[in-house]
Amino acid sequence: MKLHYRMPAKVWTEALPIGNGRLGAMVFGGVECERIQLNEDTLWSGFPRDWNNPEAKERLPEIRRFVQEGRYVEADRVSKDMMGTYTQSYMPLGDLRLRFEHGGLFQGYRRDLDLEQGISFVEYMVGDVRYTREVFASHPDQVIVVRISASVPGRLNFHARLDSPLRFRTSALEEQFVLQGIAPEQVWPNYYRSDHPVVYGDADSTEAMRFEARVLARHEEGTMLVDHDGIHIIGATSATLYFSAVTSFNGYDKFPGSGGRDPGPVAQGILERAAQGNYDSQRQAHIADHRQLFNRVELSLGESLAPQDLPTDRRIADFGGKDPGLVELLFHYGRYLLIASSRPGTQPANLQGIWNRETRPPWSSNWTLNINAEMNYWPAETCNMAELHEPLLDFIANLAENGSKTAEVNYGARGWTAHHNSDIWAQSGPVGDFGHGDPVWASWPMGGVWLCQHLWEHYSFGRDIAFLRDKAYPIMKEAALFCLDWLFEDESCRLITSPSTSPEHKFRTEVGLAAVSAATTMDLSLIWDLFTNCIEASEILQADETFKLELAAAKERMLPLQIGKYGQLQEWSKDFEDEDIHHRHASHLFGVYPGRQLTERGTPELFAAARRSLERRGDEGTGWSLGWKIALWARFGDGNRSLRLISNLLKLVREDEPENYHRGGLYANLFDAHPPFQIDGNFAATAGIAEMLLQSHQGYLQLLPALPEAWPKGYVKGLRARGGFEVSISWDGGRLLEAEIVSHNGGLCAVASKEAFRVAEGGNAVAVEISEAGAYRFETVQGAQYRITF
Ligand code: FUC
Repeated sequence: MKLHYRMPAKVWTEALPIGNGRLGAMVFGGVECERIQLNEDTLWSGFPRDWNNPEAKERLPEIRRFVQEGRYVEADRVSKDMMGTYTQSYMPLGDLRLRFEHGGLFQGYRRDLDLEQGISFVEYMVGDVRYTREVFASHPDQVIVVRISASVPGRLNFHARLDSPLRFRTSALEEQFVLQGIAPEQVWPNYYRSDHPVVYGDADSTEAMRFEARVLARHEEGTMLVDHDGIHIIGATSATLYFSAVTSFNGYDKFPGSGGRDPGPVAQGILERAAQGNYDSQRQAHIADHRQLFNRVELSLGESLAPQDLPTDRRIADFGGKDPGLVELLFHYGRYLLIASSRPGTQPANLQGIWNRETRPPWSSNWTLNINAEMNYWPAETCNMAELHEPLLDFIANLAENGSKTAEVNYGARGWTAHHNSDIWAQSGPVGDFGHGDPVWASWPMGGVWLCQHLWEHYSFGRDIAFLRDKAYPIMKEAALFCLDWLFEDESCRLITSPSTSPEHKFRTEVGLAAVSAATTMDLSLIWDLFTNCIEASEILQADETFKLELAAAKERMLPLQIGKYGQLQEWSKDFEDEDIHHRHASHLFGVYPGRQLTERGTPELFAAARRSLERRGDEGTGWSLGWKIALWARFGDGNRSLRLISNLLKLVREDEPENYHRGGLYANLFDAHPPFQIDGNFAATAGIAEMLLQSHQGYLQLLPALPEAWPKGYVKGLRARGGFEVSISWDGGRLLEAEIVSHNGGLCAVASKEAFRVAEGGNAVAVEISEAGAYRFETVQGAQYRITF
């Protein structure tokens, strides 16, 4: 449960992340100079603006005609006229810098991150004095707390100050050191060439975000001085620093300048409340709050041969499949990172979670909707963190608001749509600076459709009917309305989409590569998923009968998925040659995972073709691509192959390795490397491992559906399955021993099994019957716990 190292972090990807959902920090653990790099999750550049493009609607008939005539390259060219503005960027807030007066010579150094407590720890000796530091981000107190102690009284001398890569000024306000800053009004993406990439407004009148960060110290023994330079602690034995930060963000549709809230009094109030507390009880409250989420799931995958004291980066470098403990750590790390970056009421985890050091971060550190943002939330339900899903679900509601304008202005359609990228202003239009972008990513109005799957899944796992009725279904229905308008009949009277892209992957034509065609498998699969979920929702809610029938009829008329010349599931409606058969995106396999359209039992030919497609993609890819393939192979029931993908992800990547689209891995701090750092691969790995052990997308539970031979003995506790079940499983010799199922909702529980099993509740046998699908099922009572023995 610990990441640990014997040296301070030299670079950011060796530093250790902490977070409370809103505030994040990267702790370097430096000896003479400590750097704690800081983030606040609402600190973004820009403000709400109009990204919609009425020209899109005018271009639509022309693009559709080009596609129909097979003039794809021309369709690509005209698609550029449909683009709007780029998204804004997630900003770094600053650094808390500590300078210690004991010099830089030390012995006995150790630093770690305790995933179970959510605390980063540093210790070392200077002479006979032992110095220790504990850093955590408290959710109950809404502050970051740094506790520093010396083992010899009076030997703690240091200076603390804040600075920022954004525009700021600092001051001393009584005992608090204050940093006030403004965010840029515009930040151009890192892949956009500009000689004025970061644009500020006037400090007094800017409409961009304002922010305020404050530090305050408490100390035992010695003296303290606070001035314009920072906080000086002299001759103390221990000290506690409290850090709070607040922005003027006041909602996705409000100007954070003129319509923002005043961050100062809020930051001050939080800080003063926290500083009145007692360190030990604050630490306890933090641990209790963290454990309440973290301790829900346990995992044991067997004995590790790696020495216990091997530093984590060495352990990654040495991983040869013989260290199941490292796989456990990776699994838990994904849970830890979601707890630290996504709490009810905060922003959803973005491309870097909440941890960003750059003013022009990779891909704007935004929400990328054609895989990455969704992937971040794949473990939320299965790994028993349903409430951490909420920030994304709230964000979808904002996006649906803005997206209804985009649907109307850009396409003349009902409902709502979102595209490839979004930001804190809930940007819903296609990005690309009105023609600079590439349609291979910009021309993709399916972002909202994919996101709606998360609303449905949240219901499907938790079975909260009120959530489905009041929150999820209305948004899903509007997205389905958009699809009904976006679909149209081709010559053979099949419903298709056009223009249509398979995210980021081009196909070959006689006159070159092209992105835009009609009815990609991804479009059809996403719409199938949304329509299916809306139909089920309407049945559960006993509402919208006519609409339901309309969706069912449209589903029937949609172009069927097809099998191509290599026996593969076709990625496009024509059997084009791939730009790159090893492309990182596996968009056409959405129906296998995270979707549920393609299964061995329901669609055996297409399922086999999908497997062939995944074979062709190979076992390499960016970090997130490897993560996706772990879960895909789990759905194909091939645990050994999933483990191979995990092994491919467990490759040590160094900070200075450049952007790479073919070879991902992990940094020294276990952060997923695209490269560069992108957090989605961490979350996908966690979700993928869970998917190897438990699946429930076919209407019944599958226990150990993809257990690799390398994990013959183990257990998992506290995973969740659709239907409101909490599931624990133990196995030995590669065979199921026992499962425990807590029914949070009552109702039938179906479990697939090759052989009959016994079920008991409180020592009493429970009757089991065989379902149509060949699964065994039994009736459950809400709140009761069932023991299955094999
Ligand atoms: C998509 C991916 C890239 C990267 C970016 C943030 O565009 O194709 O690999 O993850 O998102």
